[in-house]
Amino acid sequence: MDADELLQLAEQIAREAGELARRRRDEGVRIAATKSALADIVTEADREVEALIRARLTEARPADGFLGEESGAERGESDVTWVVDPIDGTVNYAYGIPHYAVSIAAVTGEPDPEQWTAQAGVVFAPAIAELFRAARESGAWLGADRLAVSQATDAGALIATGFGYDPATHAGDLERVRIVMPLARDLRRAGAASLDLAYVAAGRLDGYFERGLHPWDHAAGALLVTEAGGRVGGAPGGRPGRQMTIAAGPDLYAALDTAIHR
Ligand code: LIP
Repeated sequence: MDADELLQLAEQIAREAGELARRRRDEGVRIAATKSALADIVTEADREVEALIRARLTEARPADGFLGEESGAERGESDVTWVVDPIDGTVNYAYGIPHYAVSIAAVTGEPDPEQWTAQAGVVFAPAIAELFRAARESGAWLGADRLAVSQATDAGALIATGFGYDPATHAGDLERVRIVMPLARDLRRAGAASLDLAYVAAGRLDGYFERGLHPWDHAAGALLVTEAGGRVGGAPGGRPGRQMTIAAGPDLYAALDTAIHR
């Protein structure tokens, strides 16, 4: 298994999938259904784009496993599993906000975010033609630029966060914002976890935290952050997951981790 080979395949498929998503956006978005809550929508494009990604992966690497937001999980015979969010930032996509992305990661080992090893990751924002990519031990890149997380400054940190679809969780999420605010120069809520993580890797954000993410929301973005010299975690000492996801440069990570889990 060659991480660079997996990255090339992920990039090629993400570009094709992103173009399809962008085209469907121009043609008009149709809501196919709601999921965990009325606000948790899935569009016909989410499903169509995931089906395209899955078909291309099966053509190129039929023995690999798959875990996708819209079509679920299938174990493979090989040690590689693809973790896919076809349109991350679906609500932005539906509202016509050009801040959404195709997120594709290749992981090895048990297809479980508590155990897997990310080998390659791509986050592609087709509306602004930005493709963030990383392969294990080969750094994180945007075009020809090698990415590096930001260093903390006295002005405070520019921190992003997000809120789940279940209204019952909002009070707790807002309380966490109140607790973190003393560390911040300002807050951002842009609506796509994969791009929040990519922006931390690129130093466009100093830090990010969110409760309630699914594996496909963070699989590729987390590798971008660690390959850019940052830290990604969740519960104290743990990995990113439903309970919590935190990403930042080492110093800010420690401060966020302490504040959120005190
Ligand atoms: C979204 C995440 C975002 C979170 C939303 C939702 P989706 O993923 O990217 O960070 O705040 O609640 O989970 O549903 O657009 O794939």
